Amino acid sequence: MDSILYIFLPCKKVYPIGVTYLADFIHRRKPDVRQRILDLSLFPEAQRSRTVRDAATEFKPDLVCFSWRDIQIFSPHEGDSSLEHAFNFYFASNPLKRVVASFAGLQQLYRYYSHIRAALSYPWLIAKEFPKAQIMIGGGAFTAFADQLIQKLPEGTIGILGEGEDAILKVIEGQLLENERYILREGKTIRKGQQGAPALLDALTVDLPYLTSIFPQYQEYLGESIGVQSKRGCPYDCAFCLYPYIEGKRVRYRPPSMVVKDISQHYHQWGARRFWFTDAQFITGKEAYPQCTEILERILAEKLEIEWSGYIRTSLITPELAKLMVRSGVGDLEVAITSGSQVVLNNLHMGFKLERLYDGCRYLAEAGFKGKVILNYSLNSPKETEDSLLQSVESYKVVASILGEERVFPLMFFLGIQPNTDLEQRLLEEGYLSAGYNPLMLTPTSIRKLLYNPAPLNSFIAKACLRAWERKEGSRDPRKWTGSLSQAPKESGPYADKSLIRGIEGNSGRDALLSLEEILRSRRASPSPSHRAEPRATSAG
Ligand code: B12
Ligand code: SF4
Repeated sequence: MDSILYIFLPCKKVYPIGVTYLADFIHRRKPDVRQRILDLSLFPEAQRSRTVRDAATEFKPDLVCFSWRDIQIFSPHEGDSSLEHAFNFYFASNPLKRVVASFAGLQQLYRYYSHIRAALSYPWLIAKEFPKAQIMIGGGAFTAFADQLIQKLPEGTIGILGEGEDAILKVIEGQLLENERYILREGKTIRKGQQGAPALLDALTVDLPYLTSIFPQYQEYLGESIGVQSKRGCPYDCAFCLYPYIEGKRVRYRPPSMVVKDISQHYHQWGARRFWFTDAQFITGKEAYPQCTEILERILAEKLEIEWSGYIRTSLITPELAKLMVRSGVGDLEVAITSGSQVVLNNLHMGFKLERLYDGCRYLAEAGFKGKVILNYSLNSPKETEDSLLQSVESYKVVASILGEERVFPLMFFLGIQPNTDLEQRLLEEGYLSAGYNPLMLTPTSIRKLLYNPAPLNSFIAKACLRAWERKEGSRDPRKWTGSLSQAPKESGPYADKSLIRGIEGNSGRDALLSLEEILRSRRASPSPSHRAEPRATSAG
């Protein structure tokens, strides 16, 4: 095989880092292989099939690699209006609101199914009109839902879970996919492979001039946040998290010089100023300190005036790292505190102590951190009680007192149940989920289950959220105004920007927490036995 067309399936615009790494890897090993990257998100929906057809006709690929990043539509966080509609539908006391929400919900369900149907139609188009081309598919969404999606894809499609570099190389070399995490459907039979030793990342850097030549749409990302991966794998066990399943638990590091070379090339050649470390976790543990430190020191030494962000375990931030982070341009951060109760955190196997998280925030404040912090709360996690909910409200106040209230934005991020996680396993064992359920099949009942917010605490958590969102004219995604995410500069930047000001005014997560506190305290003032929630197992009402 000597030509590969990568097709990034449509999703909300985000730099398609995965396919850029794949193309770069293949180019280094097989410079004669012709490659092209096509990002379908950048085309209006009506033009996408034609674009795929035209690209395949013109490029004549031997191998078409589809990359499927996102599927999720009913996201479990308040930045997404679907959560608000779902809460109104299930919990609003005003029947009119329920009716309005049910229509909005139906529209969203329609969009959800159309999105999946459309994404599946492109591999089918290639299979029908270009039958000689081999089809492969991978990416985060594919990995998450591989068992369901492979049934819907053309027979013979090679699905890859997790990283794809070695697998693609083997396919173009005509080697067997032994020791790769593949999934393949032959009639009704599904074949799967297991990854042997995961690839080391010691030689991974991006050749930007080459990438520019095979990805003419790169210009659409000038001024956007560019993804950079500094390591793969996460050793933690957080019960709801899919990342270790996707990337593996063993942490593999890229040499800091290569990570910073990536940043520096994008900085100088594309003028990129905002970067996102796409690692499942940037500070994976104490063992990661030398790599993280060297990356930040090199950013400073090379005088790269950037703003960066990523998923960071605040509990692992030391005073030295905090200083380096601030000096090297750390921007807004999203901190998954999850709960203010150590019992709830321990039950989810989060592997950090709240006190250490507060310490990390303190070190950031002392180092002069001026960014914003989105504090993600997964209220009503297993083992939640009224007391633990109040502890979550307290934890917000602690973080706000350390970093300043004007910098801390709590966000309600309910646990979303994902396949192949410990949480899913527990809930199957408890009978909350039924064996063989289809995580892609959304119905009013399944959405209610998958946005994890079970009885008895569910109704007043929902009430607090709805009360807050109503006051703020609906929930909105505070990410819109963060500097480090994938938004054009006009939407980020300093406070002069209108959407930024609206975002700050719409600090509805704070209101939701404070409303919750009010509701809980007033219930305590007039206790009634039927109202008191005891510590409980996770079965839903
Ligand atoms: C970093 C990240 C983000 C950052 C992105 C920042 C940026 N500027 O890039 C932020 C915080 C913005 C983000 C947002 C969201 N994300 Co996100 N994100 C991730 C994360 C942690 C890493 C993705 C990444 O870039 N990895 C690094 C690159 C190199 O890897 P990659 O793209 O996956 O590609 C590799 C493999 O997938 C594979 N591969 C990819 N394509 C192909 C194709 C073929 C043929 C083959 C063989 C292999 C292959 O090989 C590549 C190289 O090894 C993943 C979880 C994870 N650990 O993977 C979730 C993940 C991709 N995100 C997810 C989601 C849902 C979202 C959101 C939609 C959440 C929401 N509701 O708001 C948003 C919106 C994203 C958007 N389109 O704008 C889901 C997708 C699964 C799903 N349920 O659909 C994931 C898997 C997390 C999860 N829930 O489990 N995200
Ligand atoms: S939540 Fe973060 S730390 Fe926990 S397993 Fe997932 S990536 Fe790792």
